[in-house]
Amino acid sequence: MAASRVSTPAAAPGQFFTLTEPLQFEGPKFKPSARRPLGYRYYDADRMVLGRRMEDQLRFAVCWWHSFVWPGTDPFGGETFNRPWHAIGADAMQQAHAKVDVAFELFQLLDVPFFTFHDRDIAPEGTTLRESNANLHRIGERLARRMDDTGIALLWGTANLFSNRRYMAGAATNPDPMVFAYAAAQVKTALELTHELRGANYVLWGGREGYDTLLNTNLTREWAQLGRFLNLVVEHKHAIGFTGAILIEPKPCEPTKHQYDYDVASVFAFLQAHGLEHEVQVNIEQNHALLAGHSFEHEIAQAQALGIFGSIDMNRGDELLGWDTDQFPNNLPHVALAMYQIMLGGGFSTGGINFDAKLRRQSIDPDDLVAAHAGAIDLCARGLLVAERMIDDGVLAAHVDARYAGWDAKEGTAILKGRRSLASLAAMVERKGIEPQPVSGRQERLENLINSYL
Ligand code: XUL
Ligand code: CO
Repeated sequence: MAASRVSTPAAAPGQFFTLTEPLQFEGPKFKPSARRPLGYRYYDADRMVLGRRMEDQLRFAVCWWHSFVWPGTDPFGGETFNRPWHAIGADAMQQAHAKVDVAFELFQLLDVPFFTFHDRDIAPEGTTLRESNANLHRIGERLARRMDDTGIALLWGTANLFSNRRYMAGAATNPDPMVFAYAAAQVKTALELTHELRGANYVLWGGREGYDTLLNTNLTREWAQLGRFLNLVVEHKHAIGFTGAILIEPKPCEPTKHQYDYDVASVFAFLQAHGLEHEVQVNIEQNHALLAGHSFEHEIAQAQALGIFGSIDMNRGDELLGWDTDQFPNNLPHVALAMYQIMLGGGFSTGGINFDAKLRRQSIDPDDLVAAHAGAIDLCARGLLVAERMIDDGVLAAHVDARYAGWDAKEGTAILKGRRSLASLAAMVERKGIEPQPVSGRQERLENLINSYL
């Protein structure tokens, strides 16, 4: 399949997209024209929303892997995108350099402040680790120059510990400690590069840290190995003085049948068991939440409640497909509820909104990349404005507070402070002849209220 592929001729930098002017805020009435085919209706970087500039509230990032690396393959079909830097037989380092230029062209067209990468997205793997590291450093230097020129920053870096066949049985959770050692070497380099590029966070997604069958797996050992690995990462973070957050990205399955970082609650239990609950936070992905049987806002609220909310990977799944489709978000109510939850918790600190989203494989025009991100950026901005209305109005929060008011009164406080026992509560109920009166949860009225903000 690949051999018959015809590649688009290499474009000079600045010519990959037909759009040349950065997208601007045009206002909600914006009508696309031939001269200005794309613009933001809601994303107005300098507009103050809930006490911060919109750009600083949303902290958008474009990811390297889906936008510049993935060639449009699926399990049944080959490459569809045929980008110039995907040309077969070309020098892999030259392609990596070309990708940097196109990537920064996209970041500038979109006017996003951040990007994210895996080590193997930005530079090709060599025949030895030494060669891979040298490749990474050369591209790292080019990234640093482009970052300095443009002011575009790194939201997070990460290491790809799942594509190479050495990792087929896991990285840290591999039955072979030498695979653990190799993964440690790879993370050391990726973390150090993230630090050099002043990344705001470092992410670990345990792509193959799980298992396909218990018949060949020692779950107890694998859990302990993963705990040790994460402790080594945290120790190294402190050793090199990296001040960004270390984030774990939960996902219940895919590629393995059962992954150890299943969801936010499982990650928290894992962190506590290994003494890391104050060191590590989570990067929550919308599509992963759905795969775990949760809503996105549930996972955000759960992380906030446990004090480990860090960042989000914004995308969407498909209600009819049970896998990680990584589509660009386009559902306002869903995004607005997620933004409400994030803003209710005080917003992002080191985290942000990374579009871990990819085009559908028929969307082969370069400008589709711009349009997909632009739509997603505008949707999140609009979701943020809905969240602002919900918070300013305060009706929802007041309703929730009123429901729990008893817990702030005398008896509720006494129970929570440990001043009551089962016996004393039983005696009180009997003595006072208490029979609690159920009150309406008013779900439909609240749902109608949400629609009034959209
Ligand atoms: C995979 C996924 C990854 C992580 C980074 O489902 O979400 O791209 O975000 O490794
Ligand atoms: Co992700």
